[in-house]
Amino acid sequence: MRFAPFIAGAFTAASAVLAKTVQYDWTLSWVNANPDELYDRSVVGVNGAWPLPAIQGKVGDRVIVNITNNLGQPTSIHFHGLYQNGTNEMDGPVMVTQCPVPDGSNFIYNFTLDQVGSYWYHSHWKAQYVNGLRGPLLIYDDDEPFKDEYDEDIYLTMSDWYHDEANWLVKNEFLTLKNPTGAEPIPDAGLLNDTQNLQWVVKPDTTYKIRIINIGGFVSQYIWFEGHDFEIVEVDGIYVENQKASMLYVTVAQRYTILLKTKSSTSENFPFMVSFDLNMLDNLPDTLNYNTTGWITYDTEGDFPDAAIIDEFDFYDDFYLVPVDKEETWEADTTVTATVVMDNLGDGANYAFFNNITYVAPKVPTLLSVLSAPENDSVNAYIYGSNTNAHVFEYGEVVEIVINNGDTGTHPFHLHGHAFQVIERSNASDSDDDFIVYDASNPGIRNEYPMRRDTLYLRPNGYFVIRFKADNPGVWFFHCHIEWHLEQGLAMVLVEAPLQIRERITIPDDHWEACKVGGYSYEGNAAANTQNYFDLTGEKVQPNALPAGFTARGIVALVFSCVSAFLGMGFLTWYGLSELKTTQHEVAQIMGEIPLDDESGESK
Ligand SMILES: *[C@@H]1O[C@H](CO)[C@@H](O)[C@H](O)[C@H]1NC(C)=O
Ligand SMILES: *[C@@H]1O[C@H](CO)[C@@H](O)[C@H](O)[C@H]1NC(C)=O
Ligand SMILES: *[C@@H]1O[C@H](CO)[C@@H](O)[C@H](O)[C@H]1NC(C)=O
Ligand SMILES: *[C@@H]1O[C@H](CO)[C@@H](O)[C@H](O)[C@H]1NC(C)=O
Ligand SMILES: *[C@@H]1O[C@H](CO)[C@@H](O)[C@H](O)[C@H]1NC(C)=O
Ligand SMILES: *[C@@H]1O[C@H](CO)[C@@H](O)[C@H](O)[C@H]1NC(C)=O
Ligand SMILES: *[C@@H]1O[C@H](CO)[C@@H](O)[C@H](O)[C@H]1NC(C)=O
Ligand SMILES: *[C@@H]1O[C@H](CO)[C@@H](O)[C@H](O)[C@H]1NC(C)=O
Ligand SMILES: [Cu+2]
Repeated sequence: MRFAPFIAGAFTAASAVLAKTVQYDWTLSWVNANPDELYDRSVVGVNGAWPLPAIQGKVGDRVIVNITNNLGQPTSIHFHGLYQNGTNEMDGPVMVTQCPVPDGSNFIYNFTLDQVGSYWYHSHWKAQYVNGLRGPLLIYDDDEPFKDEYDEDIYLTMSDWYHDEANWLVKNEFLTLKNPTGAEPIPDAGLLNDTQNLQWVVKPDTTYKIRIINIGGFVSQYIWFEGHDFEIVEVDGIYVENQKASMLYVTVAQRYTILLKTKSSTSENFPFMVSFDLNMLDNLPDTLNYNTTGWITYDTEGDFPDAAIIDEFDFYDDFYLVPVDKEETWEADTTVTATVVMDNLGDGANYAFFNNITYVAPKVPTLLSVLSAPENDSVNAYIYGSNTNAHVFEYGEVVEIVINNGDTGTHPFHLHGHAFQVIERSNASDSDDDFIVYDASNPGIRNEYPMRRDTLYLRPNGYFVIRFKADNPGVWFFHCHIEWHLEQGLAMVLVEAPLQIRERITIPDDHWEACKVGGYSYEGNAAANTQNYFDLTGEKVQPNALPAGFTARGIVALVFSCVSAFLGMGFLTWYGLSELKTTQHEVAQIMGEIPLDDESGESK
């Protein structure tokens, strides 16, 4: 029990006394569902049912999630927003803190709820959660500052929804030579509480605490309630000073808890709306209903009016929220700066990069490399691979992360293991060639008591600056929460306090077993080399760069012009058959057949 004081430190005396264990025994298997009433599809069910149950407990409770994987493919579960302080091995991301849970296996997640507020859980194996393996995780706190201000505590999930299986989409439609621009799959619908036309039956003159959770895989959504303003009281598990608002912009993975008071007397029902951020979609099919309506239902026999059309999305900017604890800005001890880039590699597919590196999972889960390495090697980022964007931090230092967006997209970034202070976030820049880069010597707008959260969007061609204190030893993933962008490699691995990880973290037998059964290495560096941790021979790396002379714009222009002007459908089919197997050599051959006019790659 050498780490007992570490765990005990996270409890208050009172909650430790009352703490109980809540156990969920979950068999995961495919079931049918048709939540948008448009298409019946296979989704990941729990104990034969979907939508999935909420994980719920009080501060201090222990949670056991005992899964049996009957999916016919690997899985894993991440408990989004939980710091997993002392239980890094329970965090869930595959090849970061664990091996995938093999088909047919049992696997136990076992951790305590040492935080307050609203969270969620989701698969962290490939794009699996987009197939429905996601749900709310709610923590109840007797001491919440706004305890006396509401009568009912409910949640409301929102999400985008796809008809096709997510990993099929990645392989066949998204991360392929056929899609050189990296256009993300367009969702088929939006859901509220995993359904459509949701009737939220309310009592008059009652204040509801609503935990709003975006459990989607891609698109941010605006949400507003006609005829009802509300107050924001919590974001991503951080209590904030009550803030009036009439509309929110919620990216995937973010949570907002609001207090909404119903009217004293009315028989009218009021629409509440979620609407996709259309700027994130590369095209807008006629078939897509990007607005989803529910109703604040005072009278179930009454009318359910259509939502009014609004001209402007005037939402509250979360940057200005003030945490109730008014924590001062931490001074940074070390800074990591990365630029987001989307670009093509030699296989023709479009990847996402921090600087020039697209994350490629190592052969050994990084946490297991930390534990197996000689102590002195474990503090060296080199051993965690040349393609993982690995950074090592010392216990207790304040880490600043600066992300500059060299891309025209909005990216909701999530840090595991922490809520971070939001020091700065720039506006968007309209111009791709003139993006706004952070300049430490010329600070932008800052707040005295910076807002904290675990998922923050980065505006198109803008930047943000965040800070966290490295007081939670563990290997923590930092990545874009758009599942498609994570599959494109928009991730880095933060190895926080490796020496303390080695003292505090032990890996349970079933976690080792998952590696063995699945045939994964569980010791060694990123290349699974156990002899010399500085020998990365055989590690997994990104595809080669495009052949010399071929710019990314070139391949884009070429593929489009070839397909449309030169070779038509036959060529498209050829691409379809050869995708993912196409080597750099073959790409060069394709390119070689069609001469280029100039650097921009416009063909004659
Ligand atoms: C983790 O726990 C330690 C010891 O109780 C505490 O000092 C630290 O602040 C915690 N970190 C986080 C991120 O909760
Ligand atoms: C986990 O679930 C399996 C299958 O239901 C069961 O056999 C096992 O005893 C459970 N483990 C625990 C610790 O409850
Ligand atoms: C969960 O972890 C606690 C603390 O390490 C341990 O005592 C308990 O046996 C574990 N429970 C299961 C089901 O693994
Ligand atoms: C969403 O679903 C949950 C679980 O069924 C329910 O408790 C909650 O009231 C629903 N929220 C709304 C706004 O209808
Ligand atoms: C969706 O809602 C927005 C905001 O009210 C509106 O501008 C847009 O026209 C709506 N679209 C459709 C197809 O109803
Ligand atoms: C990325 O850039 C660095 C520094 O210029 C270089 O050393 C490294 O080889 C590059 N990596 C790749 C994969 O291009
Ligand atoms: C590890 O590093 C420390 C400090 O640099 C050094 O004193 C020690 O000899 C090293 N241990 C090994 C096994 O190399
Ligand atoms: C963004 O632009 C608006 C409108 O010009 C301005 O009011 C706001 O202060 C800017 N925000 C930042 C962070 O620069
Ligand atoms: Cu992204």
